[in-house]
Amino acid sequence: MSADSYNAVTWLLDRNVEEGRAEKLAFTDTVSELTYGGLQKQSRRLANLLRQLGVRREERVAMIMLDTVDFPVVFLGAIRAGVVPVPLNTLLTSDQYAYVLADCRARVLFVSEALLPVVKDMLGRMPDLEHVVVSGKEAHGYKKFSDEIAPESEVFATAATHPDEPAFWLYSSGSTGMPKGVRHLHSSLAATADTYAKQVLGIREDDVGLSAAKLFFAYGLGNALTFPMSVGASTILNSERPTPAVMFALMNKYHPSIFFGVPTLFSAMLNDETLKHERCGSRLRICTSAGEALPESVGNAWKSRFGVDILDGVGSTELLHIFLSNAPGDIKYGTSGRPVPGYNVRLVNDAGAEVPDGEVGELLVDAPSAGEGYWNQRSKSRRTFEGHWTRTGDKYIRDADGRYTFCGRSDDMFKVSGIWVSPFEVESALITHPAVLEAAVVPEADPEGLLKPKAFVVLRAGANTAGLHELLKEHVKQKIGPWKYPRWIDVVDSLPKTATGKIQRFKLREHN
Ligand code: 3SK
Repeated sequence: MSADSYNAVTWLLDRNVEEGRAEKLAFTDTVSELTYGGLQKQSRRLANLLRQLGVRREERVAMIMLDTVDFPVVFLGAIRAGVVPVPLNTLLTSDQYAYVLADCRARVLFVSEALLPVVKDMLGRMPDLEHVVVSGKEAHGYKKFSDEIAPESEVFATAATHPDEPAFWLYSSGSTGMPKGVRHLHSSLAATADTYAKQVLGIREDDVGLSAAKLFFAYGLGNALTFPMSVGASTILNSERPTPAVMFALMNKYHPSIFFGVPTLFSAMLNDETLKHERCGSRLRICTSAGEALPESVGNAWKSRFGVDILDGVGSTELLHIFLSNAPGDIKYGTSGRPVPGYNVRLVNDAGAEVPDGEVGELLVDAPSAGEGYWNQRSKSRRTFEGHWTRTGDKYIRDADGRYTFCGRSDDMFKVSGIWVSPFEVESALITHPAVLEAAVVPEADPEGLLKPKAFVVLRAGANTAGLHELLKEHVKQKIGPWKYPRWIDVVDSLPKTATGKIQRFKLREHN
């Protein structure tokens, strides 16, 4: 490699082997285990496999993969080869996958066997897709991951990439609901580990991590891959849905020292009557929360039941991980804390001027881990990535102590269980139902203070209203994904609109 080249895998993985951690456990998914040495070999085999399949540097490979030990093999193996892995949300619909696979022009798709039924029908329609590799027991007529990788060589000359070269993409949801590919650089993984993971979390080699957020999310990728690997720690991967019962079972089996959660899950773990005597293993020293603001009541209840703090923070797919966070010994529940060392933030008004303490402004972040833009979306890229500063679209207020409190979104997007929901997308799904003429969707807090979609619908004349609420919820789940359905539906005569016909969602929010 030349002096100015830098491949993230050399730092993240090979360094662990060079420093004597070849035999140390890197990942377990409860079925299989991978040491750092084993992962190095498997990632080299994967890099050779991609070469043998004809994939060249800078081309993309898509991943629709559950959190098993095969995920880091594909992700790191591709990066080693200078190929760009694109991990995708495992909860998308067939049409959404078709859109994203076409958008990123993936040459190869790595897919978990359990997710094959969702994608199988559209695979033949993807013009750039040449190979499908299935991770699991059966390949169903496609290439089988374990058979493909086994004969490949364990020797591979890691691609001499540049620190500013795209290493991987992550898709972020947009205000029209269409996801945008954020290009992340080789240098960005270390940038998140050296800041948040080391200086806020104080991550150590003897840590064992468990993340509720999956590896395809920026939050999960940092929690369960970048951060532990940056210090040679170990990670428990969970391929199942992160229910309270699953999480408690994993905690009591593997005794993680760090648990990376999200507010809805913390709340569910606290409130499940059948699990009220559960503990969190014997080693837990810290928890983190992100995705949406952690209600103060949940932070306090968790601390009093388990004796461990939750560090609430906020990050974004565009900035790769958390840039505002509470820190050990400096926690104020109900706030997102202070800027992470290495990140600068500003709050600005609509004219771009900085606002004083106590006034709401949009949060802009100067981040060492910012993506370099959205793929094929120049005007959206220019609006979000403004030189050193990245616009988050989040409204915040700073108090006199320098702590930041979330006040809402600049646009109408909001998060449900940490995943962006576009009101537009939910409305579009609702109006495809024959009973619905018009729809508007706004966030509404549930009894725990966590946001969920609420819909206002205008019905078509003569619409059959028998069982309609449940039918509409099911309809939305089927169309756009299980977490986006409206939890409450109000039938109204008309929707508030501007003179030009735009729905005034803020009026519906005020109305709530
Ligand atoms: O949603 C968040 O707060 C977040 C945190 C870390 C990384 C990515 C995201 C979206």
